[in-house]
Amino acid sequence: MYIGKPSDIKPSEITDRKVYQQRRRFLGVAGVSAAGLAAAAALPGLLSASRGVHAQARLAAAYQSPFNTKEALTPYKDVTTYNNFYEFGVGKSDPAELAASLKPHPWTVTVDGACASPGAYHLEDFIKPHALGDYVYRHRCVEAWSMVIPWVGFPLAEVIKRARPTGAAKFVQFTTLLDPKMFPGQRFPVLDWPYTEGLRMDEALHPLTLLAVGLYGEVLPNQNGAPLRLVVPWKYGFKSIKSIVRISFVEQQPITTWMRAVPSRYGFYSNVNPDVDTVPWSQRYERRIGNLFKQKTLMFNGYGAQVAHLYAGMNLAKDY
Ligand SMILES: Nc1nc2c(c(=O)[nH]1)N[C@H]1C(S)=C(S)[C@@H](COP(=O)(O)O)O[C@H]1N2
Ligand SMILES: [Mo]
Repeated sequence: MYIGKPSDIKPSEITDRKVYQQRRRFLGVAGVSAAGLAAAAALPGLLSASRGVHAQARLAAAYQSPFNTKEALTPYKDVTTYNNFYEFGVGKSDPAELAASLKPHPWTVTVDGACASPGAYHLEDFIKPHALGDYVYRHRCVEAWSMVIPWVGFPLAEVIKRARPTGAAKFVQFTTLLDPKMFPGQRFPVLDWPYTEGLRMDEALHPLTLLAVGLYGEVLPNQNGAPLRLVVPWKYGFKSIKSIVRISFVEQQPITTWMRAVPSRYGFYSNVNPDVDTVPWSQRYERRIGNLFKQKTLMFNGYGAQVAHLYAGMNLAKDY
């Protein structure tokens, strides 16, 4: 991994895959101190990011995920200005406009619950920079739009193995920071704050499941969940919880924020499933941001070959 100055790439060259790949080649694979990540996160650039211009510190990865899709990337501008992050409001442009109040450094992540090695880590100590990779994943929101996003991150499984969960650990629960000063939306009872999510242990250990610290080869902009967010590409986007401060091993299936808010619509699993509508949305088709025509939604968001076995014998209309 390499961290340099904030990018000087011009807006005119920002989005296209060729430029991105050229830049990746230019950066190459190099080492960096772990502290660099936190230092980089503290650099300015949010204002530019809110305008859809590359401006975060560079964050190059050491390897490519074998699961990467070759589909066209969603432009950086859309990835960073069309967001769901209710801590900043319910509008799609609210996060990019308001997320400067989030201070992703310093940041502490607590790992606790049913595990032999719990701990509270400074972000710099939590992330092993040499273990960062590029993960180009489809991202499917329950609101029937989708994107293709090049994340920089590492498998959640690495954190789980380090924590040495006990036999009682059947699920992993994730919690977003609770801080109404940084998250103005938390002053309003829109959701039951802090936002929480959960995965079954085998889902959490799956190699597709990611902790992301960057996108497009740069540190995560605040509106995308800086400094650390989950990415679970075969599930609806809301499972991919942002700005995580706590990862807990638990015995019982956790009640997540969205299950509590609208239980009839949001289940624990929330696997992308074109056959099960999520009223008011049919899930059969999706609009890929930037495309004119809708496209068919694929079971498990197209990751069935990798994850279908996790749900063998389950009725996914009942366990939605
Ligand atoms: N803490 C938190 N995490 C969250 C959300 C949120 O409102 N708060 N929104 C979710 C939803 S609905 C989606 S689609 C994705 C959006 O991620 P993106 O803005 O990086 O595309 O974040 C998810 N994670
Ligand atoms: Mo979403």
